[in-house]
Amino acid sequence: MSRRNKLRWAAALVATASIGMVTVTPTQARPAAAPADSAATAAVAASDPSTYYAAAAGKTGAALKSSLHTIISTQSTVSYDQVWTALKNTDQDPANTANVIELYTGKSIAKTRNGGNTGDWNREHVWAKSHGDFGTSTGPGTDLHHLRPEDVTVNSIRGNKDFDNGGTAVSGAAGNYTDADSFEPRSAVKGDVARMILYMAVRYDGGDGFADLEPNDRVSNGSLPAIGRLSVLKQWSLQDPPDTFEKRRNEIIYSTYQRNRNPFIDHPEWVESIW
Ligand SMILES: [Ca+2]
Ligand SMILES: [Ca+2]
Repeated sequence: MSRRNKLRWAAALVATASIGMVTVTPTQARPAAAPADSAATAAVAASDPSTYYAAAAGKTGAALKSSLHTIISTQSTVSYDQVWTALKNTDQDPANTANVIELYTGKSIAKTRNGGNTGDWNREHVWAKSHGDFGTSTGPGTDLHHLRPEDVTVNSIRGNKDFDNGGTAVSGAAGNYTDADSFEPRSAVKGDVARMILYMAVRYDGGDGFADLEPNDRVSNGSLPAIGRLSVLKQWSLQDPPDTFEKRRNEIIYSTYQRNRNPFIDHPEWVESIW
């Protein structure tokens, strides 16, 4: 990226932050983020989760959920177009900086293969955007914490299905299963999926002009602002704790793009406390 484009990128990010859903106070504002291509290779800034979550200290259950909602709702936002660039950074293949890792297939694919054709990768909304009908305007539809690169065809197979165990094997995506009303991701990302869904439930509580997103224990939620099944997601979170890849992307979203964190990656035990 040229210096001119870097400056444009930084200016765009600042402009986006200023029109974000939540006003970022001066003490929380930081210098404009580094552009994605250099941030991807730079050391990730160390975070301080204990300070970040100070207001939630000692809380449990509904009080913890409410406190976390307040904490993570102070954020910057990115546009849907900027999501492409961000995902090339957050989901970069640790073994090949020219590639990203697709969520469900687990395959490494060239960053430049983003698009809408068969064999390309596109932007998977893990909290399906029809569940609450938030679309791709700036807000839940562009929230990087639940957006992942995915093969166009497999993304289409997942569609807007709820999550549950069972079904038949998904073609081209080893370890994933689906039936008429649900999708089961491969084991290595089961916890990631659970923590993304639960982040969305805490972050979106009916403010900002968007629906109150909540998990439930059903499938076939359709366009309701709900995703199931909660009991299965809780199991998946325990089965597949946060790994280096998941922690790195949480860190990059915090330091470079949104200034907010997924509490369940930092504190997986909070899943049980709240649900
Ligand atoms: Ca995982
Ligand atoms: Ca909610």
